[in-house]
Amino acid sequence: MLKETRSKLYCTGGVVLVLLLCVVVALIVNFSLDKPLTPTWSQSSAMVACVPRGGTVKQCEELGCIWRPISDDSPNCWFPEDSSQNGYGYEIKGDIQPTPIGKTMVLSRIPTTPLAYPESTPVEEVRLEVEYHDVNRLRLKFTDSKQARYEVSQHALDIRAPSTPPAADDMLYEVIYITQPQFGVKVIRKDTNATIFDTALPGFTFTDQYLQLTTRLNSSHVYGFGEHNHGRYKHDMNWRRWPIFSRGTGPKAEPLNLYGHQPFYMNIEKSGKANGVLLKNSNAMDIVLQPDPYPAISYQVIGGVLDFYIFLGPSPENVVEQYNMAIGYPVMPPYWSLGFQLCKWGYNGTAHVRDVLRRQREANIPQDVQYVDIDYTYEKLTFTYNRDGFRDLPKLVQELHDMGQKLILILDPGIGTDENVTSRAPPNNSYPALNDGVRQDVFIKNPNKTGYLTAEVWPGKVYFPDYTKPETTEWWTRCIEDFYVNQKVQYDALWLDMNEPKSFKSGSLTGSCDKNQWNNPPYLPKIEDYDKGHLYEGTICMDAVQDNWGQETVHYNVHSLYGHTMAMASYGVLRKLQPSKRPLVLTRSTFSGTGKYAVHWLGDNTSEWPQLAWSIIGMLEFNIFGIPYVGADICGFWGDTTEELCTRWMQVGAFYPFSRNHNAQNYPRVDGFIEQDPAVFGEPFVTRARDVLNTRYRLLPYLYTLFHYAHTTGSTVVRPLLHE
Ligand SMILES: *[C@@H]1O[C@H](CO)[C@@H](O)[C@H](O)[C@H]1NC(C)=O
Ligand SMILES: *[C@@H]1O[C@H](CO)[C@@H](O)[C@H](O)[C@H]1NC(C)=O
Ligand SMILES: *[C@@H]1O[C@H](CO)[C@@H](O)[C@H](O)[C@H]1NC(C)=O
Ligand SMILES: *[C@@H]1O[C@H](CO)[C@@H](O)[C@H](O)[C@H]1NC(C)=O
Ligand SMILES: *[C@@H]1O[C@H](CO)[C@@H](O)[C@H](O)[C@H]1NC(C)=O
Ligand SMILES: *[C@@H]1O[C@H](CO)[C@@H](O)[C@H](O)[C@H]1NC(C)=O
Ligand SMILES: CC(=O)N[C@H]1CO[C@H](CO)[C@@H](O)[C@@H]1O
Repeated sequence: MLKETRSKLYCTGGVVLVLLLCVVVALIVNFSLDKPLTPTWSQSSAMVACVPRGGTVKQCEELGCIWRPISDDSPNCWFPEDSSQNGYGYEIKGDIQPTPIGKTMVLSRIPTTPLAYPESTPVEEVRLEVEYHDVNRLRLKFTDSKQARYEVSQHALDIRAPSTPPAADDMLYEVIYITQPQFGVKVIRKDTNATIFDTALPGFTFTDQYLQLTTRLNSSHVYGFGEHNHGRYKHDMNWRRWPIFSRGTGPKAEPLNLYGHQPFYMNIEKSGKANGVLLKNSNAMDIVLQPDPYPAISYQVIGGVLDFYIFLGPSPENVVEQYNMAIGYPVMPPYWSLGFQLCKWGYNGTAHVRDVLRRQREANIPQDVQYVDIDYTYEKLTFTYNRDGFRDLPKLVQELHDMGQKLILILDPGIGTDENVTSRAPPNNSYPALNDGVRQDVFIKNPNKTGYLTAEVWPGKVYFPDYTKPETTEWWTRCIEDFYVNQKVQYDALWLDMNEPKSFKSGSLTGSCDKNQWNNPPYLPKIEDYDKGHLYEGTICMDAVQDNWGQETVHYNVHSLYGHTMAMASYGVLRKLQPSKRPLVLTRSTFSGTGKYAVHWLGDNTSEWPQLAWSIIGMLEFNIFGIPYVGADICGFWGDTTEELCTRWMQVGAFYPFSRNHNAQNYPRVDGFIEQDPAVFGEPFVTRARDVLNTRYRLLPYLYTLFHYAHTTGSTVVRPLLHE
């Protein structure tokens, strides 16, 4: 029996209102008091790490810094606050020069500044470029003066600078430069005088593999940064540390990096005005949050440049709109994709899928989309389907189409190389995806470039396509076309999985990589499994080589762009294949700007109550990351769900922008987790699920309109009360 005391999570007021209600529930569930952990010496400003994390008293004293442990996650060793004549960091060298759209200046390292990682060579001269992009947007880019460092390619994320700056009087901001005791830059909101971005602190660090910058905030109301499982929407600023680096791992309670790389936050100032800040950077990093009374954010990044884009709103919605305008407005989803969707890993054939479809119809459950997971493949090879249970897959798709329903197909990037399997692949006992790929040289190369890096995913040994290479998109197009046209599997959209990229063997087939600066960088952010001392756990070697659009680089730099570039390529193919239709690409891994090409689900969660609450926070966060089409696997992915949990999850999930019930097979157990499609439970579940889905369907024109606004103005589709 269901507990009747729980209130229905929905009402008839409209999607925004409904979702706000959910948010209120979630925030109450997760309510906790902030008790700032106060440092033990009287400081008058935010603090900056002299050793990024850990360290010893001795090391700290030798550096001339102060040892004050605060919490397990915080740094322990700090730059002294009152720097005498000498500051810690950089100082301006020469004059500030005007440029067509801003200012530029050279900063030189104050030689007495201690360096925690002598093995990471300091950049003696840093260039700061300040660009005024709009009345509400500016860019601060710290780079080395030779401009020879890795940067996120324009091919991956193109944020255009204007050729002329906005009129100075109209600008919402003013930028000032602090020269003593060390260099700092401040961005001030003119109408309130609030300082919203402020680096005038000791400890700005710029070395080949460790960059550190701390910015003071106007308030401790911080939202965003991803992808993580955040137990609350408004950040806990008590020295929490959040690592960012794409990782194929499911949502957990711990502060660990998940699938996507989203270094964007929003801050609500004391006045109630909002600003947002993107760090355009694809390298692994830690974000460290500091509490009141000196709220601040420290970035500890292991590569690239520090390229900040600041958006001044002033409303939270304005911030998101301005951010989306910069990175690209979210895709407009096709109307059918707002319908209810069903998936399970573990359908053993089309007969099983037909059973599931039939029982939803008989139960009058509205269902627009059916998925097939990796079960349909021949021995898990991408671009094949097996001639056992799925031999009539093309016919199943046709039947779905005849009923006005759609089919979405899973597609993994790893291309199987096991000859024993590829030589038997249907229909022609060959595997063109592999053979053409080798011919076109599209795969990620091993570190010495003598061949391709071999990893291991579902098909066993695999090569990973290098989507930063133009030829790869051509090859990918041919593979997708072949499956659609020649093999006649006329799917309606693509679902990209395992694209962090995920490898079951860490590094390569041998389970390891060479010991070097890329695989074992001097500073390792506190990513999942950091205690193993390397960066490649669950993925490929960091010294593998990628094309990076002709600017060849190590995987270390472009790792977090993998899912993003795969989504870009796939979106392009679908546009070409079905020119009269809107492409839908669902991707597990994302980067800043992925929303222009693809949509997202929150990954492989578990059928547990806390996961239901977390999903609401994840959904709100992806709305500020510019991927408003988002939802979690309704009823939970791993584990056996329960009837009550699944009922409540159907009732919340009916208002996810992306409403899909999906569950795992019980790998390696063959009998699988219990089925959890709505019809399988019988009454009273079916009536409850149908009622709430009918409410969703009544609201679809409204939801569709919200997506139109998202697509044309960058606004959110689901938003918390604070946006209103
Ligand atoms: C901001 O500062 C300026 C200069 O100090 C002052 O004239 C102005 O009144 C201040 N504005 C507000 C809103 O405090
Ligand atoms: C934040 O800005 C307000 C002006 O809106 C100012 O009064 C306040 O002192 C600032 N707080 C901090 C911590 O900078
Ligand atoms: C799928 O499972 C059902 C039920 O266990 C079984 O009857 C059927 O033979 C299986 N189909 C295939 C293709 O394995
Ligand atoms: C190759 O495949 C066949 C048929 O599936 C199997 O019997 C054999 O053990 C496989 N050999 C290897 C080396 O995997
Ligand atoms: C398989 O081979 C046949 C005969 O050569 C050919 O007509 C067909 O196009 C091939 N199928 C695919 C999917 O390549
Ligand atoms: C290149 O690297 C591969 C594995 O990464 C190794 O097997 C091979 O021996 C290396 N070749 C040379 C010439 O170093
Ligand atoms: C695959 C995975 O990481 N699943 C996690 C889902 O969340 C639960 C907690 O609710 C974890 O225990 C699982 O490990």
